[in-house]
Order: sequence, then C-alpha cells, then structure tokens
Amino acid sequence: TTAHCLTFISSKSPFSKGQSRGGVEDGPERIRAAGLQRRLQQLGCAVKDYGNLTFEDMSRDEPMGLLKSVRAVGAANQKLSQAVRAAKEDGHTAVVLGGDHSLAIGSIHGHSAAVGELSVVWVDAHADINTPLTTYTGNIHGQPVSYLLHELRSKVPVLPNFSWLKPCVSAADVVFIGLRDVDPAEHYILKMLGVKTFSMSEVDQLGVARVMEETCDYLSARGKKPIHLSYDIDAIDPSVAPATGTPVVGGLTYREGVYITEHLCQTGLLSAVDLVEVNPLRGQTEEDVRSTVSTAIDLLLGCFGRVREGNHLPDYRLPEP
Ligand code: HAR
Ligand code: MN
Ligand code: MN
Repeated sequence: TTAHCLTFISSKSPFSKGQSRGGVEDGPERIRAAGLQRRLQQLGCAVKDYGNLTFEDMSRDEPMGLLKSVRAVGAANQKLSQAVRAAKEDGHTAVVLGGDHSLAIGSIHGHSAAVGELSVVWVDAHADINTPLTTYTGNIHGQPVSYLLHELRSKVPVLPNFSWLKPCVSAADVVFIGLRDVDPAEHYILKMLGVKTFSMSEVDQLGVARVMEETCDYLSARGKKPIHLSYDIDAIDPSVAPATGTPVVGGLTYREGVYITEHLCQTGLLSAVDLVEVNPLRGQTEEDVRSTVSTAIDLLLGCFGRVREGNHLPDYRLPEP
C-alpha cells in the first residue's frame, strides 16, 4: 500500500444545468457528508478538499434551438477546467464530484491542459456523444464527449461561452464501458469513428475481468498515457444506485462497478476521476439515496487503492502485549 496524494475538487451549481432535473447539484454534499474524506484518509491518502466551485448567475441564458443553459454550462466548465488544471499542476490526483456529466468537458480539458494526451475511460449507461445538432433532449450532459473529440471538431457549432474550449482527446484514446441506452446518432458516431466500446452485452459475454484487461491493453498500445476515469453512477444497476436522473435497467452489478475501479487503480496511471449524476432528490426512499451515495464512495475508494481482500497502512505495527 502506498500513500496516494489526492486532491478533491467538487463542483455544485450550475452543474445541474446540463440536464433538467433538480437535485443533482446536491450530490457532492451528500458524498462528503457520508465521510468520503475520512475513508480516503484511512486508506493513507492525503486529501485536500477544494470545496465547491461557485458560479455567478447567468441572467440571460435563452435556449439555442433545443440546447439548454449553454452559457451557464460553458462558463462553469471554463472555471472547472482551470481548477482541475491547477490541481494537476500541484501534483494531485483530481476528483470531481458532480453534478451532472456536462462537467466532464471542463474536467477532461483541464486535466489534458496540465498533463497532455490522455486515455479516457467513460463508464456510463449512455455514450454522451450527441452533438448540439443531434441531441433531441437539448441536455448538454448527453453531449460532453462530442465537444472533446478532435474528430468531431467540424460537427460542433460555435457556442457562446465555449470559445475557450479546444478539442483535446482522440477517439482512439477513449473506451466506453456499460453502454445500454445509446441514441441512433450516437451509435452512428461511435461506429464512424471506430470507438472502442464494451456495452452491457460485452460485459455479459466477456465478464468484467476480460473487459478491463482488454480496455487496458487497448489503451496502452497507444502509449501509457495518464488515465481520466469519467464514472457516471447510472452505469451501475438502478437496483443498487437508483438516485440518479436517468436510470436504465440492466446495469453493472456493485461488484462489476467496483472491479473497474480496482483494476484501473492497479495500472498506476489513474490521474483524475469524475463521479457524476448522483441525485439525492431522485431516490424514492432515504434507503435509495443511502445506497447510491455509498456505492459512489466505494467506487472512489476503489480508485485510491481500497481492495476487498483488506488493506493496512505501510507503517502498521501489531500492538505488543
Ligand atoms: N442520450 C440522451 C441525451 O442525449 C440521454 C443522456 C442522458 N443521461 C445521462 N448521461 N445521464 O449519461 O440526452
Ligand atoms: Mn453520463
Ligand atoms: Mn448516464
């Protein structure tokens, strides 16, 4: 066990504006209140909580066609990008708690600004690769990947408060895991770009251990780049993690979800993690929220070295009688 250095940046409003359901901005507080910092410290992590980023209200932010809250989401991501970049330049592993998945735009951009080319592992029921022109919901949390990919540069229109953003990820450096609700245009894009995907069918067919082996073999064949893990809690089956805005049946089990984090931690390349879409208002019962938050914490602990066989600190000594 080695001591990991962890920086913990979380984001609140308006990272609920990438979608239309209230409550997701309260995810970070619930995850904190459930003891994330203490649990990470018990693993030997040095934790610095940067607190919530704050954003000014956007008085005029009319929809652009279908697209909602473009200006707010653009400005917030610019600020988040700078914060993640600074945390990475301080030598930390960045953790970004959501909030909705639109925050991956700033998180991945800032990470890449600090360390260069990245491998991205996107664990999600959804592909989040709609462009502003293919979306039929208008929610930016269904689009972040398209904003980030070099290959889709000419397909994403100029948007207010997004002029700071330059695509920084290559399609060949991205792997999706857990897909089971992909729009037709998204499916077309994934096939057109030849993106590596492990849908729930492949998880069923291969098992999660082989999925992770193939994921890491695939990514490392292009060079061992720092890994950005963008984990949407809706990848996990709603029976385990129901408190989220767009639950989809047939998801990862708790054990499969945790295994993904354990395996990525073992690579030694995990450099930033987003944990998004925990929405305390979406649970039917308090137990739904507790189970979702507790799963989110276990996924983060897995990213920082917790293993199910048990852990002890390197300086642990048995008490002498
Ligand atoms: N594909 C749909 C859209 O574009 C739904 C995306 C939704 N939800 C998420 N993203 N939680 O992972 O809006
Ligand atoms: Mn998502
Ligand atoms: Mn999702």
